[in-house]
Amino acid sequence: MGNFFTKEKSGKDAERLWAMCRQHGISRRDFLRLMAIGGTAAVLAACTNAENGQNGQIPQTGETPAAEEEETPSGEERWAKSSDPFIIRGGNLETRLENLPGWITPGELWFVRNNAPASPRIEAGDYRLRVEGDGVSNPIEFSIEDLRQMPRRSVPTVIECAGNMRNLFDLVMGQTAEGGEWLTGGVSNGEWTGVPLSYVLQLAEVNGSAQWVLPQGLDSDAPEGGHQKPITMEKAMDPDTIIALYLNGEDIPVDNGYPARLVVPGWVGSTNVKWLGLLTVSEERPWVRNNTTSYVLIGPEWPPEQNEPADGQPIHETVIKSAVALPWEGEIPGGQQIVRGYAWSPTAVVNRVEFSTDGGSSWNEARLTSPPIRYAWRTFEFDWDAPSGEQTIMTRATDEDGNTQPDSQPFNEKGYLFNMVYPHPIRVQ
Ligand SMILES: Nc1nc2c(c(=O)[nH]1)N[C@H]1C(S)=C(S)[C@@H](COP(=O)(O)O)O[C@H]1N2
Ligand SMILES: [Mo]
Repeated sequence: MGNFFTKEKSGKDAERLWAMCRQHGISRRDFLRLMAIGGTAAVLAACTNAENGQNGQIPQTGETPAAEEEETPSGEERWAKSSDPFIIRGGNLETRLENLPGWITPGELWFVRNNAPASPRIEAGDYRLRVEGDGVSNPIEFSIEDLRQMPRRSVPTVIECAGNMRNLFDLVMGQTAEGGEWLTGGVSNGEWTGVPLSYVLQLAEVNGSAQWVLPQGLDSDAPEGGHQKPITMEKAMDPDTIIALYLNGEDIPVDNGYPARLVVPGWVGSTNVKWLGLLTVSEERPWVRNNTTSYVLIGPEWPPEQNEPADGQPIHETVIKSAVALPWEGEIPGGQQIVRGYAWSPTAVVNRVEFSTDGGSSWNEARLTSPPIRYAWRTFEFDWDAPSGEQTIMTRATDEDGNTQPDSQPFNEKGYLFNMVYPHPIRVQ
């Protein structure tokens, strides 16, 4: 039996293997998939076959022969025991908040949510962004070099999937929602840098009656030939809405939209179109999959507007939330310790986080441990003398506008925007 994933070695060896794959142009996501499906052997095979590999050179991966890895049971289980930062959810990767280094989520730990089976690999040299539609008088196309020459702005922001925490509708409310599974890690926070969308729209001579911008991705295997979700002209012209070229000062990772993605701070993840290839500017509101059947709140509270083809109310903004940086139903040692977490709001900075370790009977203030920055999340911590047994931790964030997490919320069929106060279960030794 191979010892690739024994405790002392796993992190380092997996890291080395990943470094090798990266050199061979294999994405983090493909790497994780291969590990899950076929283990080290599959990863090595893929690297050797990679067309753009460098001299086919395989760095040392430790003394474990690749063939032995086939005996190891499921990949999922191996990753759970390893230091891997993600929970693999089909094609999506959920960030384990407890593994993040702090306020900034590094690119390689950023969550991944794709609507196509795989991330497209776009060569920067082939990249083009077109701007067209009846809302512009000068349809225009840009290369990546064009975009890189334009004025830049940096926006530290959370990007969160609208369905993040979807599983909690079931776990907390007992009502199962349709859609991909997420606990609390369908969210990340980093500094995105790029060209204000308004700058590019002005070059295309956007006219006064234009009302909507429909961005589309180059992931042609996604529904509608490329993921798309409309944004209002008002949000498009907001200086913080950018065509991002960099994440945390580096190239955007392939899985997160290299070489350019839209970043729409405060709006649900799906609006932040990756591998951005087309902006269609229009006077009429576009109706597409992602504002009619997906990304709409469906339930008695959200009747569709008359004369609109949506199944319910299309969603734009995210909602205020918080989460502790602990594995769901994880196990921790008892006694005095510091519990850390994250709190975020789309509209104003979070200026208060409370916590309860007795099921909501008593609440105390957590310490905020990062600066107040609009759109970014805020880290917090508190001391806990954890008694052994099955415990829960509840947290409640409030922002400067007075928005706060509700004690309850109505269910919606597709499980979007979960943000009520919830108990995070934890086993204390
Ligand atoms: N082109 C494209 N953009 C996309 C998607 C996609 O599938 N294709 N997924 C969207 C969804 S649903 C989310 S939550 C975010 C996730 O961004 P991330 O993968 O960088 O975390 O990207 C959005 N942008
Ligand atoms: Mo999403």
